[in-house]
Amino acid sequence: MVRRIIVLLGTLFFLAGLTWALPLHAAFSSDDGTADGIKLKELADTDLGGIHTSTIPEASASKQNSKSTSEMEEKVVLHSSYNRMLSTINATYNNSVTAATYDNTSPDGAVYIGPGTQTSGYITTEGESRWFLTYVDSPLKLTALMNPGAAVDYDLSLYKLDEATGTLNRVSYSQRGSGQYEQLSHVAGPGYYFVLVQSYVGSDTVNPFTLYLGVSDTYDANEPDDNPWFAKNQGSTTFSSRQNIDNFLDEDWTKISLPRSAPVRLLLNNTSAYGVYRLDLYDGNLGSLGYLDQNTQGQVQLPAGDYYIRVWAPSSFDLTTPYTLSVSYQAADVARVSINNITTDGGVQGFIDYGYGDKWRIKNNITISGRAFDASGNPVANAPVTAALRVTINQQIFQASTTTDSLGYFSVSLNNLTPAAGNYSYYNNGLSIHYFDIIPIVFFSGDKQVTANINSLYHFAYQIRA
Ligand SMILES: [Ca+2]
Ligand SMILES: [Ca+2]
Ligand SMILES: [Ca+2]
Repeated sequence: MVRRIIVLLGTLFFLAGLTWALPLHAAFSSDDGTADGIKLKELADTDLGGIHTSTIPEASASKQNSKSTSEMEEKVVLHSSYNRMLSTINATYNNSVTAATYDNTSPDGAVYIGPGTQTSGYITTEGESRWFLTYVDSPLKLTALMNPGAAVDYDLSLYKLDEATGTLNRVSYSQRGSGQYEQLSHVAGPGYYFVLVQSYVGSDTVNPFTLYLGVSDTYDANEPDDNPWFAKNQGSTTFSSRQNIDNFLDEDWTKISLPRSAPVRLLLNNTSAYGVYRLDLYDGNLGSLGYLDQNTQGQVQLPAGDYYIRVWAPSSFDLTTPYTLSVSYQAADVARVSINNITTDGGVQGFIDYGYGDKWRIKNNITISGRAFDASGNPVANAPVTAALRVTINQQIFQASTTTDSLGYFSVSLNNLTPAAGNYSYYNNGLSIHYFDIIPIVFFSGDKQVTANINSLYHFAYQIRA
């Protein structure tokens, strides 16, 4: 009978192991994505799936390598006339009429775009480039956002001009899949910067792409980290990172690597009264795994591999108040739990023998305390522990989960248990007869059952005078 429960529970926990154990939304909420009159990431809510609604196509992750070694060179040598081009930096380029008149398909013809402004343009044939430039006169952070006009795949790159050689050196890029926005940031020293919008797949002479360029003079130490290609790599160690959202577009990406399947705990702490932030989790192919609201702790069981975390501000940000992103891992699998106490209501608490061996006696509301150990006998911190028991009446299963503390200790409560049937009885020194059930209890860590020093309980029903 116990085996049947274990099989059933095993199935339940297998499913549970693939989903968030604590509040975490599996789907993205809608968002109009507007701020300061600039419509940003405007394809996000379309069927193409931008940041709010679904995944970044896998193709975008693998695309990076193929492209950076072929058509998107990291260095571009300007035509010898580039000095002439630099005199055109005051040109404006704000509507489709002027867009058609500019030939900015090479760096020579780059069109000036001022910080804090948005422009637009067209790609007329697949593979075509459109160049823009800006000038930075003091160190700051540059942010560029490009939205393609339709279901085309345009990519975005940023180059810095080496004025001594006339060479453009690529300093950042963003290469998502079809229909998706591209965003990059760069901590920029003074100089000329060139922005390249290039078609990877498709072209569109009806719907323009938009390009926004912003600057921030205050930013956190992890910048630039506005997309997965420039994510801060935190490896596989527990960390806590204090950062800020420095502009309404700022996205802070972090990469983590799990050498083994492990429960991962995530916390995005934000004390700001103004900024409202969110944590998004992606797999190594940039497929969405869900999101976590600020000031909510989430725990998820993840297979070995690389993952990306994005922190951003869907609606409002607060430059002056940093947030803290904390990620911790369970060091080893739990192999065994040792239960040292079970408290209960009903005045029946105790570790007693009703003639079937020593067991904890319980009634309706109980708290189980214990400690979790790995196969070598070391306590396991940050580990999920689930206790599950089955009462006799209706074979109802009760379960609850918790997480071990830094020393491996845990405490978990099961409440409102169905009363016992009283199928067993015990003559208490001729004074009374106690009726009770013997019920199974099992423990899991994640989706795996672990051994325990107890496997059944006395579920007290009632007593009568002998
Ligand atoms: Ca793209
Ligand atoms: Ca930031
Ligand atoms: Ca950032």
